[in-house]
Amino acid sequence: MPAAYIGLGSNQGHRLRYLQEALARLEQEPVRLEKVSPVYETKPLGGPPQGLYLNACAALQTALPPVVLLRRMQQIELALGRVRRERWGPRTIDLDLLVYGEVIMRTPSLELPHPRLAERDFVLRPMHDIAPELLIPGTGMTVRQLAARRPSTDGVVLYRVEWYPHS
Ligand code: A4P
Ligand code: MG
Repeated sequence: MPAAYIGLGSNQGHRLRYLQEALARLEQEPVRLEKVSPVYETKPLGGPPQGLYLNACAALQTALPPVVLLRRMQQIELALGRVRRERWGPRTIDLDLLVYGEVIMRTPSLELPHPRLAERDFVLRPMHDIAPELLIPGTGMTVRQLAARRPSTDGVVLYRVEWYPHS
């Protein structure tokens, strides 16, 4: 079964609870949760002025094809009260499909690997915790190598190590 990596983010309401609830709901899908990273508190990147995020990432195994997995993730976002107002705006929960096996695809509704993954410390840092040697398709680089290229990770602070059963 392909390994998929998911990024979780929240900067509204009870942020940690949204991350926990999103994973709990994901586990009700035909997916096996393998690893969960620590949670980091991160400075918002882009968008309007907004509060600090909590970010984490998770590794899972699933037979669901990528488009179907993304659709389930979007249903979970909606169920958790996400309102899409503006791009990069504040949100109760954001679920991004970061990597799906070795798949490389560029369609409007799904880009894999996630196009902004390599520039985002709030993604690379938690990914590095659970999958440092993962080769990111299309880049020829591992998470460790991509993370090492980043100048500093000032805006990313460890928030909680144990917050979900697999973490
Ligand atoms: N889409 C395409 N590829 C993917 C993918 N691999 N995973 C499409 C998820 N979605 C993907 O997403 C917009 C569209 O992207 C969807 O229709 C989907 O089909 P969205 O979740 O509706 O909107 P968004 O999240 O505001 O936009 P986008 O472009 O996904 O933004 P990002 O990249 O998710 O960034 N700062 C901090 N510190 N922490 C954060 O988590 N997140 C964002 C959002 C900005 N700044 C942040 C954080
Ligand atoms: Mg998104």
